[in-house]
Amino acid sequence: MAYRWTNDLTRADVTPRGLFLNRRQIMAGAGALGLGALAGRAAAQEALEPNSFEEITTYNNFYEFGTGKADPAKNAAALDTDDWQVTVDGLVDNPGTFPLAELLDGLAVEERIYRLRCVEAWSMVVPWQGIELKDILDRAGVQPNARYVAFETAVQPENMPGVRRGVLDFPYVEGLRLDEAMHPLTIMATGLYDKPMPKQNGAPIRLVVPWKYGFKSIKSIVRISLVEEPPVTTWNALAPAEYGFYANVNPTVDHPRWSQATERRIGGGLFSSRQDTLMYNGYDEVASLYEDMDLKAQF
Ligand SMILES: Nc1nc2c(c(=O)[nH]1)N[C@H]1C(S)=C(S)[C@@H](COP(=O)(O)O)O[C@H]1N2
Ligand SMILES: [Mo]
Repeated sequence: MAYRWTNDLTRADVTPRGLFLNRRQIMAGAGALGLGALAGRAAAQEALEPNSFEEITTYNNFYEFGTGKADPAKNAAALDTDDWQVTVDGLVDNPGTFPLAELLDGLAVEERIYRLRCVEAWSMVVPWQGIELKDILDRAGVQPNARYVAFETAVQPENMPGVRRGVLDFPYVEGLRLDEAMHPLTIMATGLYDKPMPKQNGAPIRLVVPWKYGFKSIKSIVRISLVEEPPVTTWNALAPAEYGFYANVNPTVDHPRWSQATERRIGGGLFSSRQDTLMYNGYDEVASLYEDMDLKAQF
C-alpha cells in the first residue's frame, strides 16, 4: 500500500492561538467524514503546544559539544559546516561522496511537526523541515541484501570540546532497520521553523525518527551506509541494558533507573506539567513494523 504521510500537527500549531480551529470544529469535520482516527488526531493535536525557537535551540543534547543542556548552544557555533559532504556507501547501486546540495537535489522538502521524546523523560514539539529518508535511499539504489542503515556524525576534534574530552566513543553512530528507515515518518531534517538547521540541533542535516527516543535521531551526518548486519549504535554499545537498538518510545518499559510512563514537556508555561508518554510517542502507524516482536525483550 503506497501512502504519503500527512502531518498530524499542522501549521496551526505554530500560528497564534486565535487562528486555531477549535476542537469542536475539528471533531465535527472529522465526524462528518466518518474519520474516527482523524478525530483522535485532532484531540492529540489540540493538547499540543509547539516549543519556541528559543526553547528548541537552547536545551539540547549534542555530546560532541558538551554534556550540559546549554553546552551545544554555547559551543556548536564552532562546528564547520562549509562544503558539507555526505558519503553514501555499502549495499547501494550508486555509492559516492556527495556535496549536500547534490545529495538532496530535486527531492521534496516538507514540514513535519513532530513530538521529540528524549530517553531522559523530557519532550518538545519541533516544526522540522526535511526530506523523507526513503527518497534519498531510493536514489542511492538499495540492494536486495541490505537490511539495516548505519549513520555517522562528523568528528571535528578542534571544534568539538566533548570529542577532545572523550565524553563518549566518537564518532556518534546510529542505525535503523531498513523498513524503519523507509517509513514515511522518517526524515532527514535540514531546518526548523523555516530556518536552516541550527548547529546545536545538528546542522546541516540530521535524522529525525519521531516514534523513537531522541538518541536515535543522530545529528550532523556525514555517512549513510547500507549494511546486512545490525550496526553498532553509540548508546546501545555503551550501556546495552539501558538503551536498546530499537529504542521505540514505550511507556510500559521503564529505564532501569527511571520510569518512562510520563514525561516533562519543556516550556509549556501555564500548562507545564508531567504528561503521559504515548506508545510509539503517539505515532501508532508504526505498530505494524513490530507486530512479531516482544517489545520488553527487544526494547
Ligand atoms: N551526534 C549526536 N547526535 C545526537 C546526540 C548527540 O549527543 N550527538 N544526542 C541525541 C539525543 S540524546 C537527543 S534527545 C537528540 C536531541 O536533539 P535536539 O537537541 O535537536 O533536541 O539528539 C540526538 N542526536
Ligand atoms: Mo535524548
